[in-house]
Amino acid sequence: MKVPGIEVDISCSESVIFCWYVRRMEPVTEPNRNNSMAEENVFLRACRREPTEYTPVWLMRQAGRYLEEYRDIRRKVAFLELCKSPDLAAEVTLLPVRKLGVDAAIIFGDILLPLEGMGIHLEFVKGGGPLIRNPIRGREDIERLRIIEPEEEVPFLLKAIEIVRRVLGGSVPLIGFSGAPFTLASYLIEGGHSEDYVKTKGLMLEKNSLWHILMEKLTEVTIRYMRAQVHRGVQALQLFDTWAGCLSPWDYEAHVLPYSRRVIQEVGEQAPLIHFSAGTSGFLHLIKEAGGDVIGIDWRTNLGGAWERLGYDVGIQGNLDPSVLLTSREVIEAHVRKILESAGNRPGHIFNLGHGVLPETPEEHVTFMVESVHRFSGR
Ligand code: 1CP
Repeated sequence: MKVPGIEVDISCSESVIFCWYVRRMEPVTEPNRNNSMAEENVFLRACRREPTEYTPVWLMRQAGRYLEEYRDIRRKVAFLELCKSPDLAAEVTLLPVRKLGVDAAIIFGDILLPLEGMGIHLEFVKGGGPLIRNPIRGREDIERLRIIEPEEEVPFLLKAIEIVRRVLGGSVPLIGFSGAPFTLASYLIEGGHSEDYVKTKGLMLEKNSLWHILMEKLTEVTIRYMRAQVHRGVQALQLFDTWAGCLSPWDYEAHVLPYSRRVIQEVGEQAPLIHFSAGTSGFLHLIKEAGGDVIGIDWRTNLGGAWERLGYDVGIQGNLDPSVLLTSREVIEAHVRKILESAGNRPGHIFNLGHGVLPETPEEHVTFMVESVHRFSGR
């Protein structure tokens, strides 16, 4: 299929998505958004701390339940099935790019997808989060975990990456992602979300050699998984260590940092990497030590102050409180301005939330937030 002015080479099944994509939206018109080379994109330049015409913005969980189209799809298709249908996953990935005008897409999936191939029975319960029916309890469970070949175990996600890249061409870059070994371990051990991580910490602190075997396996899987995504076309990576903030600085340093550092060393050369964690403002220096071109922070700390502590030899991502998007335009605007001011116009700031978009967020508030970031940061 040939579309005038757009250089893509797409197969028949992909053309369905492509037509949908072209029909919904006219070409993006924000300042300098029509670069033909991905390398020139504001988001990728900000990852390298190069000056940009405005601050790029995207949102964690930008393709999710707050979008009407997403809810429509989910009424027909279960979450895991959606993740495993490349055409649909690509469609969902593209929704926020065209609807909201964000500066990057993130491939639709979940941090827990690679765990299935390792031998874990994964379910997503309605209205809630993930549930693992066979959580890890001891040595045998850990030894049984398989190291995955991403091409065999998550081919659907790699295919979705290929489709999205063909549709987007060089206009908007695509971010790939993985959970960090600690955050993945916490789901494997707790069996789902946890308030206190008692079981995870028990294994980590009392069964050191088992913890090491588990973390080694998860490190290897994370490296393979992220490399495979780069190989298929993602232009940046985000490592989610969402629950690292439940740890003390010394436990993070001793039992988590070495594994995250190895992941980042082994994949960070292939694409710019954003290292995100929540609740870690007390040990940001250790997050930096683990690595990343850009450090993603939550809203519990002042972005300017955090950047000063981190040092300006890394970029920073964040950090609007997701709840602010449930308020009014005035409040959103004021918060956006505060964050931009605290970043002080320095190259290397990527605007984002401090955690994922809440499902009850009005979509028009997200669009307004994205516009506000572009408007106030224009230079
Ligand atoms: O439709 C539904 O009911 C499913 C809700 C949902 C969605 C939309 C889940 C279940 N995952 C996702 C998508 C998802 N998850 C993406 C897609 C790309 C995007 O738009 O950002 C990404 C990057 C994730 C990553 C993810 N999953 C993380 C790390 C990011 C974060 O929010 O900290 C974590 C911790 C998960 C686990 C998970 N999967 C789903 C839920 C509701 C959760 C969190 C559960 C918990 O609190 O423990």
